[in-house]
Amino acid sequence: MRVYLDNNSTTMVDPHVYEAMEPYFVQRYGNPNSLHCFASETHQALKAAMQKIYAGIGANNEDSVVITSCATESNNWALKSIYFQYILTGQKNHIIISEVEHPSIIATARFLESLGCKVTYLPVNNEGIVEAHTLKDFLTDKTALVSMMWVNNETGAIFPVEEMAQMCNERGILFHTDATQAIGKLPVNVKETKIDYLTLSAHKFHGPKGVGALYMKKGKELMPLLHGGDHMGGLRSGTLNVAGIVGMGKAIEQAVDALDFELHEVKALRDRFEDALLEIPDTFVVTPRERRSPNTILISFRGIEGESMLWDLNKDGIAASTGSACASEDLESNPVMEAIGAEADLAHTAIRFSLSRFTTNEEIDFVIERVKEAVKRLRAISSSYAYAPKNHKDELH
Ligand code: 7TS
Repeated sequence: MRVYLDNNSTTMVDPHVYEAMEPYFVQRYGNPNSLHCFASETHQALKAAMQKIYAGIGANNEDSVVITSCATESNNWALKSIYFQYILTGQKNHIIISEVEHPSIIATARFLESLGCKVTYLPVNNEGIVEAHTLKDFLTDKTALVSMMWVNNETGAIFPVEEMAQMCNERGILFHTDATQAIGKLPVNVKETKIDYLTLSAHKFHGPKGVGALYMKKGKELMPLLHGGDHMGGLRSGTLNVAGIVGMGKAIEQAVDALDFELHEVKALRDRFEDALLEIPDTFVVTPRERRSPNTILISFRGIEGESMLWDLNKDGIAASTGSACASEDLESNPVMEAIGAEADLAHTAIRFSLSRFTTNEEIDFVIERVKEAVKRLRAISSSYAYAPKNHKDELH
């Protein structure tokens, strides 16, 4: 049996999504910007897909949803454009992010810092959550942008972004959220919020890889980073990835339809899995379930290097993660565990299991047994476990 529990890294393309995309490779391949019948058929498909994407996040027709290649591009775009528009021009000098953002935000912020921008990295509490009141003290008249992820990719922790967006709006500060891990896992409706910019990426909700989007509220359009054509209203040049956009449209429609299933069935399966894992002694989860996305567990098994566990499980065809896949070849501790303040050895023991609506009961039963066996075997040969203090939960908090 092969079991895929790394859905926060990427997801399987839903077969219905694949079916919707298929005609746009060999049969209908016209450039939607051209002026012939090959173009009009792709142009129509594009329009229909865009409507689904707008509907999927509750955007108004006057807002802009601009297609990008991935969440990394959308995140880079939001921060760099704000730098060009407000900081380089001398109007403002400050950006706020959290210390547990995805590297596409953290590394971009560090780059802007090297150009003279002031950056505040907001801390998380001991549950891995940035609390809204923490933000208030750091907002200044010179703050151009606050960028806060909606759901953390490692812990699944949900951040109070709607409340933060409201606080920023009251101070005339722009607000961006990286909603890459929120789409299909929580209700996301920008209409009811003061969110100015929102990042999404199709391959995190059973769409194809290589296509994402950046939502911009009406009147808050960013300057383009890619110049060279009038694609996407001149905001993002480059011939459009029609098949990818059709796929993203279908995928977001399916994800919204499946939201109830995700919030109840996937969550129930995740909770059953987590209960079974927590029966293993010296096992620890940071973020409480009710403050987490329904599919994610970040769990530490004291005395076991995350990588050893990963390799052991991989031998049985089980896919999980120890941190961002971008860094999976490094033997580094989990950055979010470090931010929470976990002792070094515990930060090295974190494993992330992320389920999807395609995960089955049988798969979870198989993984529970395999994890129990792996823990027994790896702890028997672990010198750090032999000498580890007990009750690490108390030490951590
Ligand atoms: N933002 C968040 C919150 C993410 O989780 C990821 C990918 C990205 C941005 C980047 O997405 P992409 O569309 O550019 O690929 N996160 C992970 C992860 O947790 N493990 O591998 C990739």
